[in-house]
Amino acid sequence: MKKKLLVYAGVVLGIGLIAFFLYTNNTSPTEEDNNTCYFELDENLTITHGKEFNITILSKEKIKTLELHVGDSLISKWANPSNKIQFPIATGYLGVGAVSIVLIAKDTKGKEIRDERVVQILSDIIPQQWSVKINAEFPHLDSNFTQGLAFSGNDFFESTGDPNKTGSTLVGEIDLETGKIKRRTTLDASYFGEGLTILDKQIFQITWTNQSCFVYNQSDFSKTKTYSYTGEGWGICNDGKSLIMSDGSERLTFRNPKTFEVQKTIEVYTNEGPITKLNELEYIDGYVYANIWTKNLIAVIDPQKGKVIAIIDATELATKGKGNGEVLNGIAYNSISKKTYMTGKFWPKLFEVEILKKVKAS
Ligand SMILES: [Ca+2]
Repeated sequence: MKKKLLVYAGVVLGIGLIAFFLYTNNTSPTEEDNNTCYFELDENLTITHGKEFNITILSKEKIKTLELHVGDSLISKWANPSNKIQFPIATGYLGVGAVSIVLIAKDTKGKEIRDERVVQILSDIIPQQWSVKINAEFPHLDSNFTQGLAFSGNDFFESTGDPNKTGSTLVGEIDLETGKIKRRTTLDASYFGEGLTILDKQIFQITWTNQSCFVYNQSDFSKTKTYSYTGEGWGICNDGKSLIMSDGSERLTFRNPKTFEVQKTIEVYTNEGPITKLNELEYIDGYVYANIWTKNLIAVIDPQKGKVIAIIDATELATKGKGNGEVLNGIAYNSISKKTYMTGKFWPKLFEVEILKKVKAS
């Protein structure tokens, strides 16, 4: 019996030793041990937009050349740098969001050494709390899984998705007063429609995971182009020059409407961090209004830097208009009448709203 116990103990000890050996062998050295030139930085550096921060670059051996990149830009270069460099980085020219800082060094033998870190730049603005006032209500087809809502002049359009895979994705011209679809074009059940926007009488309809944007003539819904893109498509609007697209993250992508090429991306941040799940979009008076998926909230975004200037609480619309429908989604602005309209997925009602831009008493 004792002999058996000893054997068991030996086996357990052996397994333990092997596990320990494997563990210690698999534990990679830290980046700083590995790198002879590196940032002396916390893993996650967070800074408020507009403030400057100092970074320190340390070298353990002689370095021949050293480059410092922030985002896509080379911002400084050194030849034969000393083994400790301190360098100020301004944030005012950058947008808010995550930005990479990268050092690329070459030692005297020509070997490249890199260190890359991510810095989070928070907005310096605390978003105001705005609300909505209902000025009028209209019927809305509760069979419409609203993904996009937009005007072209006084003509009103809606795009829908297809959660039940029945081929119910459509782009329709809507009679505002009755909610009825005056004319439509549809996609088959292999497509899941998302947002739409209209620029120069061309309707752009994006899709969720199909990575396709369809372009139609507003006049007769004839398809003129199909663009492809990578990633998901959620919402789309335009500022008259660029298409602006959301993809379910905190990112907004600006695209050339003639080629669909990416012009720039911004990340949408408050003073506390990113606002993710940006959904249906509308461009109103210089700001991007974005439904936040699953919430009765709309973010009002400065499209230059990505800062959230206000959050609109639209809970009242859901209380009065949701019925058996799903989430708040869909904002349309008529630039002629200056009126704003909102609805939700499968909602029986659509509202003309006034946005109350004053701080709510808490
Ligand atoms: Ca819209």
